[in-house]
Amino acid sequence: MRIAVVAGGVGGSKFLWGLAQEVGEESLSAIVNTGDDIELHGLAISPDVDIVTYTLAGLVDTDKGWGFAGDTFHCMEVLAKYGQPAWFKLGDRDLGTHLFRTQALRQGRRPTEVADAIRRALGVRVRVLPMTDDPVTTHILVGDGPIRHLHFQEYLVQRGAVDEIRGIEYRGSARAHPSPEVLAALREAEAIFLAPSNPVASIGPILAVPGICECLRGSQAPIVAISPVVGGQSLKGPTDKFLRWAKVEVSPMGVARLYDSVLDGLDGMLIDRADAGEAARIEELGIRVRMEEIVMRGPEDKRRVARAAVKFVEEL
Ligand code: FO1
Repeated sequence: MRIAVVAGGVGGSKFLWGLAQEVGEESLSAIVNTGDDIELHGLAISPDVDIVTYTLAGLVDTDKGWGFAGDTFHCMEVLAKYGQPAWFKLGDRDLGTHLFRTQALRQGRRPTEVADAIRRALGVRVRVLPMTDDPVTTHILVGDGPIRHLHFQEYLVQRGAVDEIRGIEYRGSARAHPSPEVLAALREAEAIFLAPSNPVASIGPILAVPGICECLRGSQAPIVAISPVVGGQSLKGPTDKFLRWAKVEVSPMGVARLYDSVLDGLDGMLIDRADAGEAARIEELGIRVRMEEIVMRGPEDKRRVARAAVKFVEEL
């Protein structure tokens, strides 16, 4: 079965890793958020694409969820001595990826081609596809008086997601196009998963690229979301804050309703057993529900969630 997964960084990569173990890498395409991309020190950094690639390659730092395991940060120490911003920690090995990407982009290669070269070089057989080759950047609007526009990484990493969210912009998305590879992956897919990533900050920018939502709406393949919320709490990071800003209930029901309205119908939702009380309400929307323990800590958890998702979609 050909599977396309719409994914952000850490949550998406864990689910993808589990899927890769369960169904094999060759049948998988990951359509990955690039709204978090940032240029720092003159380098093009694509955090979610790298997180997904390093995770599938078995090279990620599993404690942090990003960067290479065992990386060092000597280069950052030197940059900090020169008074350069050092809040976004680029490991010495990770810098190799950013140097390569930056050079390849300058030579005129598309982000999709560069991501493909990186994943192949690291031995990954899942097709890792940036959501678009066009520049799209997520900005978070904050401030009590005058509104300030923060790059997503400034909001999340530099300021620790402490600011109240006043607005979100997916800058550039209106002019962006999905790459031919993304459209092909969606059209060929026999099942489509929305990974347990932040629906507003990670999945939102992907769905905001004109053409992607339309492709999902027109797809014959079942679309199943894995809840990024368990027991009223986000699985990772400030997802709850983003949902509250979007006036979405912080629950599987809230996320199901959001995807159902954006996609004009969601076929299934995999939720945690802790949220069993919500199943009936979600099914009333015409969305089938499957329950499993969906918190992914170790490798066995990731495989269990992936196994449940595949079995679920096969039965739809
Ligand atoms: N997250 C942090 O919390 N602190 C960092 O210094 C940091 C650096 C970093 C470098 C490369 C990379 O690929 C990811 C990195 N991340 C860091 C993760 C990233 O900010 C976010 O988790 C994702 O963009 C959200 O999916």
